[in-house]
Amino acid sequence: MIIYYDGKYLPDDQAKVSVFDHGFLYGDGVFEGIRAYNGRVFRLKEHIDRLYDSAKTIDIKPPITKEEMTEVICETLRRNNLTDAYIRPIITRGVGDLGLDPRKCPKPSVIIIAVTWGAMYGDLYEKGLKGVTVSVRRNPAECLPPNVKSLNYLNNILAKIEANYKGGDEAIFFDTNGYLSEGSGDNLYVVKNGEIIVPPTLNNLRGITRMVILEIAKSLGITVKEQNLGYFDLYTADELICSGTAAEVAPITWVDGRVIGSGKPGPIFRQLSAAFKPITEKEGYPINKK
Ligand code: PXG
Repeated sequence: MIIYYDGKYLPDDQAKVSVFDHGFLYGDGVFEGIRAYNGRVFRLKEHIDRLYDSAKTIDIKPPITKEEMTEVICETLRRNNLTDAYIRPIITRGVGDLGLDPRKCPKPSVIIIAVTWGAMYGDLYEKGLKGVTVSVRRNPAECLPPNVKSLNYLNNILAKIEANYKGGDEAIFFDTNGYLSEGSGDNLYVVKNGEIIVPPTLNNLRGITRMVILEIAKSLGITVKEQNLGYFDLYTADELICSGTAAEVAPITWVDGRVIGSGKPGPIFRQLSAAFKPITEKEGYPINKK
């Protein structure tokens, strides 16, 4: 496996991060998760824009331009002979001292990892996932905006730990106001009376898969509303759906012992999922430019 690290393409056993990198010491950095399908990188521009927006919010100045980032992502895929892949670009604060002051870190680092990664949830796309609401709340935007895809995922990991102990496939986060937020690594959709309702994006990551799914919903003539949702809306949904780059589009058919809708993946999920796949196959930034 070949890893891109600050201008070099290194075998994975030589791609080593300094113990003084603040990404390691403090989770001080940002990342993306991107998929390539069929020789094309899906929504690459949107992912790079979000990566740079995350970096800007935490005041990291990426050492390479967006155009250079586009090129090194494609080159990493080419060097690994990958046409279908999960890609993980990372920008860390870089090497500093043991103090947390980022001014001690003169140069951010860029790392790109690309691996083969098939469907994340296996047979659960047909069976439905078990969702578990967790007691840990999503980081409030006034503390650490959930819109920043930072290297500090402890909030999400705490949620995942709780969901694991409670026998769930995915955690369902609320925010500190009691509003529905997102999953530990995916966005959520409530379906009620044929309409899709999604939480506004102040309390969750502005998912790129979510953007695609909502475009699909609109093209199918399904009404989409953005509004705050509570426990009541979750338990009484006709369908619950989650989406993310890793998870793609998946149905949640059980939450905290309540069967959601029919207990089977519902018709809106099936329509969205069926429309999503062909889009991933034909859209995207070509890895090999002609
Ligand atoms: N919310 C959060 C908190 C995420 O981390 C999404 C939503 C979906 O966003 P996109 O843009 O991918 O549609 C994510 C992204 C994992 C894993 O192992 C998941 C993500 C990132 C890294 C790992 O489940 N999800």
